[in-house]
Amino acid sequence: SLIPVFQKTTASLCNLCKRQFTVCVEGNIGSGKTTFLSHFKKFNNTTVLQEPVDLWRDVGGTNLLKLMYEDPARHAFLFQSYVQLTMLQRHTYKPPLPYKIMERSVHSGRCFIENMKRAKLLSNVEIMVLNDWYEWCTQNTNLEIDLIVYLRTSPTVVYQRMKERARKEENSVSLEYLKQIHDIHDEWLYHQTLFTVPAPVLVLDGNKNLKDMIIEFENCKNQIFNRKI
Ligand code: DCP
Repeated sequence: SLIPVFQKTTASLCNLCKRQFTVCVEGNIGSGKTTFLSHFKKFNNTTVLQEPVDLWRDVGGTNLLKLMYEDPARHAFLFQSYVQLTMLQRHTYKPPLPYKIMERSVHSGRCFIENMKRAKLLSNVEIMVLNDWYEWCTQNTNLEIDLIVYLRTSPTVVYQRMKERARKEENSVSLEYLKQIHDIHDEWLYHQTLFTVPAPVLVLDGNKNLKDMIIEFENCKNQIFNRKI
């Protein structure tokens, strides 16, 4: 199945809540989204949906992430189409707990598509097809986002973290590429001049070290759990 077994929980079912309070965590590659999500795994009222990177690495035995970085002009369309599908699966998954926290969203996929458009790695017609799918899905399905947490992090910091993490597929990713992805996220969520922003945005400083980030996460937790749908 395309949908993996999500976080198992022993918490009681939330029969009374009409729907979840949904948070999407956004930010550059290496900005700390996974660390943020890990922090929330310990609360039994929250479903944490990590990004399906492992699915992208093994689509019936094919590593689409690797292909995309090796030859973006040839494979970016295929990769981004699949990212869109796996994100929509996560948006429409309705876990029986009051809070749902997702890594990224179908919306941030557009940042990568925008970058490939600027770099002319996708053709106009490829962009049009991805965009038509996006528009159709956002207009005809209920994606229900209540809050975006933006881990705003400097490109040099994420570059360093990416190098330390050393994900095999990302060894060709340059500081320049991370700057471009940062600028597009900033245009979208910080300056709010690029695409529609689908929910209120909470900006966190993602440059801090782990100990200080935990304090930010705790503040954020209080804000999330005190909000009403
Ligand atoms: N990616 C992409 N296009 C997308 C989504 C992701 O090209 N629409 C790529 C960029 C990365 C990999 O997939 O090489 C995973 O990127 P993320 O930023 O989503 O996840 P990270 O694991 O890097 O996040 P973090 O380090 O913040 O936890």
